[in-house]
Amino acid sequence: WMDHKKVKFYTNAFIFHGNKVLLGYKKRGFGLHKYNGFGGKVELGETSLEAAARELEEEAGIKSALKHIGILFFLSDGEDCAFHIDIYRGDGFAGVITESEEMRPEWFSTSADNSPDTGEAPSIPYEQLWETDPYWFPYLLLNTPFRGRADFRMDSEESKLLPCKWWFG
Ligand code: 6OG
Repeated sequence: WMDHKKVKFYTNAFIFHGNKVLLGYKKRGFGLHKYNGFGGKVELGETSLEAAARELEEEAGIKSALKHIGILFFLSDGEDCAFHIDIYRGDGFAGVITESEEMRPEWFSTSADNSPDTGEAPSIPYEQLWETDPYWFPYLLLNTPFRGRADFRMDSEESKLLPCKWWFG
C-alpha cells in the first residue's frame, strides 16, 4: 500500500573552509529556528545541482563548486508527499557571505574537541539541527558519500513530527 503519491525534491548545501562548516540559522518558513545547510526546492526545468547553487547564492550570497555527497529520503505520517533531499558539500567558496531574509550564516568548528586551532568558532549545535541530522553529519564531515531514510510520526507528547524509524549509512 502506497499512500505517498508524490515526491518533492530539495537540496541542502554545506560549505567547508579550513576546519569550519557554514550553517544557516533559519529565520522563516520550514525548519524555523533550526540550523541547516543552504537549500530549497528544485524548480521545474533546473537540475538538482543548479537548484543547490541557486539556493546557496540566494540564501548566503556565495558560490561554491558543489559535490553531491548524500541522499536523504523522508516520509511523514499524514503528508501525501515524500521528501528527497540531495546533500551537497562545497570546499571553499567565492563571494562575500551575506545574511538573507531566510538565513543567518554562521561558522562552526568541525573538530570534535574545541582545540585552539579552531579559532572562535563554536562546535556544531546538534541540538538545534533536524532530529536526524546527527546520524549522517559524521559522513558529511568525513567527506564520505552516504544515504538515509527516516519515517516521521506525530508524537503526541511533543505534538510534532518526530523520527520513529531511520537508517543512515
Ligand atoms: P525551503 O522550503 O525552506 O527549504 N530539509 C531538511 N534538512 C535537513 N537537514 N534535515 C531534514 O530532516 C530536512 N527536511 C527538510 C530541505 C527547506 C529546506 O529544509 C531542508 C531544504 O533545504 C527532516 O526553501
